[in-house]
Amino acid sequence: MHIYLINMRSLLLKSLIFTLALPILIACNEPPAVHPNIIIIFTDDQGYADLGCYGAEDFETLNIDRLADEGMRFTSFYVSEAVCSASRSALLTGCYAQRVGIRGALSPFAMTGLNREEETIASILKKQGYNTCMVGKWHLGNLPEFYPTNYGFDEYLGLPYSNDMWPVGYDGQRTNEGFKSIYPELPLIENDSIIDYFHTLEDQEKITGIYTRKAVDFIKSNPDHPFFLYLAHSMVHVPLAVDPKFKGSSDQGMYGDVMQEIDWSVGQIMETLKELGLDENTLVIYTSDNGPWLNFGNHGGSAYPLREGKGNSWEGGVRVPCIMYYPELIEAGITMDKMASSIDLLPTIAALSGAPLPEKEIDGVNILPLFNGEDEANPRHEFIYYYEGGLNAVRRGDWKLIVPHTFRSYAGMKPGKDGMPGPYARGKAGIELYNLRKDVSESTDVSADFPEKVKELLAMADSVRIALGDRITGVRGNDQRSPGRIRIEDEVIGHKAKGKSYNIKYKPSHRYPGGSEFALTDGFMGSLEFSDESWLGFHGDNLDVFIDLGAQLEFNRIEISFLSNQASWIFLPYELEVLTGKRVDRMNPLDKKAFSQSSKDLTIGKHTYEFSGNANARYIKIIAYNIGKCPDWHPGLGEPAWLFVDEVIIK
Ligand SMILES: [Ca+2]
Ligand SMILES: [Ca+2]
Repeated sequence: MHIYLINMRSLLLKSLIFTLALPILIACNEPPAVHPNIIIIFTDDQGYADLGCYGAEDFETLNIDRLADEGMRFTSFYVSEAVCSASRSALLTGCYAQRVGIRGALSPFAMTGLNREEETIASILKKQGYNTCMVGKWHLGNLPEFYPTNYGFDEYLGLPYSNDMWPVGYDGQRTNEGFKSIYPELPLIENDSIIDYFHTLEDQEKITGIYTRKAVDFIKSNPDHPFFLYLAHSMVHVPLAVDPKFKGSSDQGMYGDVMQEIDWSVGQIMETLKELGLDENTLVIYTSDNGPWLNFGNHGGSAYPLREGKGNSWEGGVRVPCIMYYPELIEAGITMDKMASSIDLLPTIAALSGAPLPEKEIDGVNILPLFNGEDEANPRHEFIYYYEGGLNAVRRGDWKLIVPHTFRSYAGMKPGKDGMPGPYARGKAGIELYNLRKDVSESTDVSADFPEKVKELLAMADSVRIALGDRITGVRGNDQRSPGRIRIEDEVIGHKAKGKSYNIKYKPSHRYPGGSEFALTDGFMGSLEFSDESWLGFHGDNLDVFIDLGAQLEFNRIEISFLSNQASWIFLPYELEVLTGKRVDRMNPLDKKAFSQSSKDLTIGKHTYEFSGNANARYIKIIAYNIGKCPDWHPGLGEPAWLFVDEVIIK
């Protein structure tokens, strides 16, 4: 009887897929809801080669390898960007991170998060009646307003961000100096409350166990109700920590031991599903958020045979291991070399569960046709590679075109060891073309041999920039959406410089150019969040601006605001000068002010310089002097300091 039921369900699912492959049919027919359980297991910084079934040799991942034997192993599966927060935003929303405005790895001081107006896999499944739970590393906003329970998750247990964002050095000792010293204690959050802290590496040894117990309990509490479990392991992100049971269990050392504990965790989950008879009707997806952090040497993984790793757009950064197990639809033991991405999970899961797609545009495609191995099926034949707002490459079919950019590289550098990092190199890429089918390691640039292909893909890159923007070439995208912010910019009503043009001597950084062509006088003020588009960020340079009011005007007030956020290396200027004039060549000093911010002050604040007094001028020149380099006490000692400025207000 049991077998008969399963077969009926399989038939139903297979006909559902057939229907979905024909969009005309689904336009008028709601797909039947079959409500399989969904589990996504997402590891951190695990490389392409770091599973037995992807070639790992010095440690064993027998449970995960079994998932691959009984399911589908993807060899061309991409995350959106090779860094934590961006990758996670993409997985959950079905969008390139660039579209939803999440960049890099949010700091514990970030005042942004995933926009709460974005739909997630959890929120669409919630509407289908699923029970939903997230366990593990979130990293899409550390303020309570951005906790997972605001995005469709009924329950949450985990860390708000990376396990290295804590006041403990790479040597495992608590530290009062350097970059780590400014981090707060690492909190464990349950639903909306902090319930504990991880103070030491010994504390972190419990992480994988805590996550696994919660995951198993959640599954057990839903024996006959459809559920979605998103288990985002904190491991194998440094600092590595492993339960004493697994210490020394692998030949590789610490990294292998941690992978074997994660493998144990997968085994626990699969065992629980089997005990409850849920293993047939559950889609289990195992993948990683980005490639390996290679400068950590034996504490980082391997992306072999791919080029580079975490933090850039070479294949080793964004191509990750991925296994999908779903006996009802996926035939056992298939190796899938067609392209797919973490952004495809949302539409695929939506199709499986009968959930409507988000109203906002998404980038993912439904990959169900790959599940039953249709030869013709190729739902994703293009992929776009962004990193921190810059377009780095595009792929169509087997061809990947790199566009000019600089990148964090590991090539030729001696990696660190036993938890200590080695240095990075800085790589520089031009226009380069690779055939990934013939050259998966991106070793031979063939752009000179295929000029037509280069031309075609350059045109693709241009249209991508128009839609999603590009910090490198300074293109603003038409279809980008904003991250969630605690406060949006204020509009400044009726000031006399509003809309007026100006010249700036030193350009702001391409990373923080301001929200419009004349951001300093556009009438909007930056909030406390530096990634607000309003702010102009100067990296080591002064603000030196010359404003033309268009006509000689009387005014009695000048204001200009600066951001202070030392944890993000943003300092007040040390001095400010104002000059005014009726003619360009006759500028007279009006005011001068020294700021004092030499000491450590981690409060995030907006400081407004104000001049009061009668003046009559057409031209105003303001110079705000950047402190230049981060001060002695600061972790960025010797590196350029940031100066963030917005809105010159004249009244
Ligand atoms: Ca990561
Ligand atoms: Ca402004």
